[in-house]
Amino acid sequence: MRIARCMRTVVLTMMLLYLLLLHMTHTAHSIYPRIRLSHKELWQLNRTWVFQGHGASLQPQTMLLDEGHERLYVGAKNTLFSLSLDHVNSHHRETQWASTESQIEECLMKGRGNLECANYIKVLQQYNQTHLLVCGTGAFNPICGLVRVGHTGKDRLFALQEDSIMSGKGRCPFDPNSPCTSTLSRGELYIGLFTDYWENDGALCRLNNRSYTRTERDDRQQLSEPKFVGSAVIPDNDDRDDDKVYFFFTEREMDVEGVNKAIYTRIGRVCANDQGGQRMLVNRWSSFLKTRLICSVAGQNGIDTHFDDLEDVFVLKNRDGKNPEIFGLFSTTSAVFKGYAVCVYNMDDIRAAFNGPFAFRERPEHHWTPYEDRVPYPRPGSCASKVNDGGLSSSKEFPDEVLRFVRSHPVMYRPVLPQHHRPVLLQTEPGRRKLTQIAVDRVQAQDGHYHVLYIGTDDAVVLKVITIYNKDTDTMEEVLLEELQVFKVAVPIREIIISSKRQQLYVGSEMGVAQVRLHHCDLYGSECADCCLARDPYCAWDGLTCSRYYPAGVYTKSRRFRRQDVRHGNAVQLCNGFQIEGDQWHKAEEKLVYGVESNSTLLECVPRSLHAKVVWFVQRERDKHEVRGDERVIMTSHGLLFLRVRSSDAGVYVCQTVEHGYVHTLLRITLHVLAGKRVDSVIHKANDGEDEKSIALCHSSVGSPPGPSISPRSLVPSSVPGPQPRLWYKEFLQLIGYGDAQTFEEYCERVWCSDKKRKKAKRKYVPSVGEKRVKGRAEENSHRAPRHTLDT
Ligand SMILES: *[C@@H]1O[C@H](CO)[C@@H](O)[C@H](O)[C@H]1NC(C)=O
Ligand SMILES: *[C@@H]1O[C@H](CO)[C@@H](O)[C@H](O)[C@H]1NC(C)=O
Ligand SMILES: *[C@@H]1O[C@H](CO)[C@@H](O)[C@H](O)[C@H]1NC(C)=O
Ligand SMILES: CC(=O)N[C@H]1CO[C@H](CO)[C@@H](O)[C@@H]1O
Repeated sequence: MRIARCMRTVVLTMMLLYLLLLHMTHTAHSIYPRIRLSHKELWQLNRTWVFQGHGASLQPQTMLLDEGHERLYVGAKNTLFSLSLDHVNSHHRETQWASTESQIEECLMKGRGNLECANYIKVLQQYNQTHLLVCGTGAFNPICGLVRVGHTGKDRLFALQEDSIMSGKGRCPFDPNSPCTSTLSRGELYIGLFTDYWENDGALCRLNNRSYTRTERDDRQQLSEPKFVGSAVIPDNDDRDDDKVYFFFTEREMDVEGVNKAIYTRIGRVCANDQGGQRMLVNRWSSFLKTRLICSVAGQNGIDTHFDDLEDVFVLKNRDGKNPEIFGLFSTTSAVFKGYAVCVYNMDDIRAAFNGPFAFRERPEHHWTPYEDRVPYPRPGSCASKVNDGGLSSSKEFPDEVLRFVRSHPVMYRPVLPQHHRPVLLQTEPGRRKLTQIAVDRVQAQDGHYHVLYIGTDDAVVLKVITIYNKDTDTMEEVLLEELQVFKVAVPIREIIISSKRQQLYVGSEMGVAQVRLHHCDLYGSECADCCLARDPYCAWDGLTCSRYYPAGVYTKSRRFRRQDVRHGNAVQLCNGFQIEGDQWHKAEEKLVYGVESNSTLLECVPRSLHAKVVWFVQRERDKHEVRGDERVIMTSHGLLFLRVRSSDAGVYVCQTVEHGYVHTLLRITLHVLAGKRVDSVIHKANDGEDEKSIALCHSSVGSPPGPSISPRSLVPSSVPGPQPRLWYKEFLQLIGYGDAQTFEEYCERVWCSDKKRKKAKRKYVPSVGEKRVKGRAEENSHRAPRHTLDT
């Protein structure tokens, strides 16, 4: 059996090498996680729960957090769900709201597909304390209604009020795939959407029970082929008449040559109290202005790379609500190269752009210039307010001149530049995963505030990132703390909602809704250095464990000494005195490994942190020196690989990690090398004893190899379907030109299977002959990041 173990190790290792080779060409900017957790691991850590509805794909379209009632509402296909914020997968409620037979028939008659002809709930807003406003596509015939929520006595109310159902035209798109954004403030719904069946009429609208105010129809200057991404009501000051509603969207605009249409990201705004004009601009915005949001990086050749396609936006509210920070997730518009960036905008810069010069151009084929003539009074785009300059009580009192100006000059000359004039996060490596969603938490740490970014990808992953600006060098450091595979299947993340109050993330994809805890401090390890190196602003070392950090004063009782260094992760300085060289040496886990002469052997050592650099030392008698790889001894991300082990290789190998200058001894492995002949005779014995039937059985019982989960450092998304069972190692033996693949395969399979049987019989951890833990931290080990799980 001990040989079996060697062989498997060989196979696994070779697969690794292969994966590594595939991804060696990694040069462009990409962020690299410190910790990677698979869906299974999240599950085992009790860090996630997933709500999947009735098994069929849930297809959530929109989600709404209701902290007051402690519910998460999910608008899906034909159904509205109400989930518990504690455990999304328990005690849910639902309200069916499917289209009628005749509606579906009508939809099909219009030539629409079966899938589209359903009621996709796309608008979900808290109408008031007791009601939600809900709108769906209604099989290409939008409808809206109110849903009663909350508690009365024991009965949880969650029902659509039949008498509230009304047409949803202008409040919800017809097409389930049509992008729209909405926000509700003081009983008024603000929405950016295509209002018509053919999607010709993109509009920014406001609806209440009296009026419908919107952008001009067919005015390409106001909106040109928009894609609606986000919206928010943001007050300017304490005068509520000055409240503005901001919309985030992209537009397509003909370039100056009139050849290509380029995509730009826009921020547009209107006054919340805009009543439109009296004689002109009736039921049209009298305050609509827009400008460009820029997110770019300077190139070496002086040409900037622009990220012009807004994918998602997150408005991080501050205490008084007037100065939120705006996070935009952008992609490049190039068909050849897809890069992503996150830029952050301040309200000061946004307001300055809207208070700056208006843009002007003689003809569409001309360049924009600043408008330098007289601007009418009150300034176009300002809100009617008793306090403001004009002292007007309604936009209906604006002079015609003002309305005419705002109608013909909706574009501001100055764009809005991001903080530090650059992205806080970049991903420019070709072929990497797509980034789809962003949510941000503001976290108080010992050395200041941090923004923790949660970024959803197209392969079911949420990246947890902090970005640190260094004033002295004017540089930005991104630290990818964790990579969390939230869903089992690699589906795109469609929605991320954060609850800071509950320290939870609610993540939607077509697979369902997952709830994920924001942090899991004790996962980093129990020592001061483990915690400090993690640089997770949520976590600090409290003298015993790595645990949630609360700023002093929040819980006075727990205000004992805490150690945390998010900015530098300087464990050497911070945890000095908690690490004694000699002590470390003895604390390290010890292992015994047998190699067979002339065969390959892997000394496995995988640090939990993927940011740690591994260094190997070998000790023979008094001599201790660093192992430097050569063509026979290769340093892989899984450990030290001997392609052909020699008897002189025997010795004690020490695996150390270095991270931020901090040295940690993980393992001491004693390698014994067995003479080839002795082993051969053992194999023959084993072969004779094997029974044909069990091999046959085995063919059906050998499951997927642990392929996908063994690649912590390879850049392959961990959910990529692995090669077919049984074939995977064969393929790769051929790849690396292993001569006797046939025998090898048979051999491995047999070993594998008898191993399986043995496991089934015992179902207990039995130290194997080949590898024995003399003194181990088996528990911690089992929590380790992705590694192959065949051993133990
Ligand atoms: C997860 O929860 C289960 C049941 O509540 C418990 O038995 C298990 O120990 C927990 N696992 C971890 C890693 O906390
Ligand atoms: C919320 O609005 C609904 C519909 O207009 C109304 O019936 C209900 O009384 C309102 N609830 C509150 C608490 O104002
Ligand atoms: C709807 O209209 C009525 C009467 O005009 C008014 O009292 C009420 O406040 C309005 N509701 C909203 C949400 O605007
Ligand atoms: C046990 C085992 O697999 N031994 C192999 C070691 O390598 C030699 C030559 O590479 C093989 O012939 C043995 O079968």
